[in-house]
Amino acid sequence: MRIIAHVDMDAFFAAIEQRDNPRLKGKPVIIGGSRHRPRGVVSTCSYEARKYGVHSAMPLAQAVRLCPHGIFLPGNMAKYRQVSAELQQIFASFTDLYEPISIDEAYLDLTDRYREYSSLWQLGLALKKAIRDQLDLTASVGIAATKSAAKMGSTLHKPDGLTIILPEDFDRIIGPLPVRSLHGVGAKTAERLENLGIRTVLDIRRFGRKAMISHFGKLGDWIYNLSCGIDPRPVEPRQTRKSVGRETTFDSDLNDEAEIKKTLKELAADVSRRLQAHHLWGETITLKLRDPDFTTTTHSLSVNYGINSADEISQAALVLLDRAWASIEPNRRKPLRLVGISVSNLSENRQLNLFTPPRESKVDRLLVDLNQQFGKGVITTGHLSPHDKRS
Ligand code: TTP
Ligand code: MG
Repeated sequence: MRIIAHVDMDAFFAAIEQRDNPRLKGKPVIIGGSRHRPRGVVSTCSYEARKYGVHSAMPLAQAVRLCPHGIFLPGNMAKYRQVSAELQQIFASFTDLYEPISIDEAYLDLTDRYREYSSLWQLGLALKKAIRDQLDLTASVGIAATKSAAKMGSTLHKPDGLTIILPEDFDRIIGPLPVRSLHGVGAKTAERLENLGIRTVLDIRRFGRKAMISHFGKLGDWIYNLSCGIDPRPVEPRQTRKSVGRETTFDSDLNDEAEIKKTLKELAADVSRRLQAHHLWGETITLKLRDPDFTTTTHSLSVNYGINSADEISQAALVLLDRAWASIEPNRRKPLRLVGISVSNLSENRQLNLFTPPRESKVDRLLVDLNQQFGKGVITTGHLSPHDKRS
């Protein structure tokens, strides 16, 4: 059996502000902007503010109405990143096998460590104590045999919680939870499940694997497994993920420009999905091309902010393709045996709405950047053809 801990800091940005300014302790602290110019959304808030119904992603103006005496602060991203780095040092002191999944969350595989403690409870307490002693902050910890159960555990007794879920306790603790708490069940799937009369994790089990697959396909199988406590995902230390990429070898060498571009768009969508699944953003996009004679070339470009949407990645890949082909007459181009896209220079910071979002969309911002790097007019926005829309 594996022993996996999920650690999630409590009210992270707000707790750091309260730590650093004792006058804020015990007060409703709301991070995300100013009371006087309540534009944008709440980044997070202290548990004192949550009592008034304030929460992350709520419009600031609404937070001001709900909690007029709240203390509104703009936030200090550089400081939060620094604390996050210190937190990772603490994880590293427990195990090399830790996987940060956001600025304040990580999985730790403690399978090789837990025997040094008299119980899993003691192990959890040691983890929390290290964080409290070294950072003066509280964390909530879930310990279980899978990532999924550990993560559900860490949310159960927030703030400052510790929840141990042994396989034999899974049904009792996780069974009654709403389906929404399972990894991969979003609002839409939850609604569809609800329409089938399925509300809790145990309801999914009762519904059965076959029925789940017939209604939800592969996702149904995945959710059913989670409802039984089956989740084989390993804890993947960050070092293993220097880049996220996908490539494909064509059935036969390909010369058709439209077909090549269509493939690149599909690869970009796939890379984007994987980046988003791991909460990763990248700053460098690389296009890989291989000729029939196995000559491989790579072409890269970098932007100075993280991107992870399919649109952004495919725009960048298409620019790189044009660049690779720029000096070759179309009729002299060699066919391609393989194309690939990878995104590197990764970071896992959320796209914080803390700072005023740019007026233009991120795709527009990318276009401005690309035009600056490769000359004006190198790429412009276009419209999808009816065919593209269908696909
Ligand atoms: P969370 O762990 O989701 O929230 P939290 O740590 O503030 O509170 P909790 O006790 O419920 O875990 O996110 C970590 C930090 O990421 C949070 O402190 C601020 C930031 N964040 C945003 O800026 N916007 C968001 O919408 C969310 C959810 C988080
Ligand atoms: Mg948190």
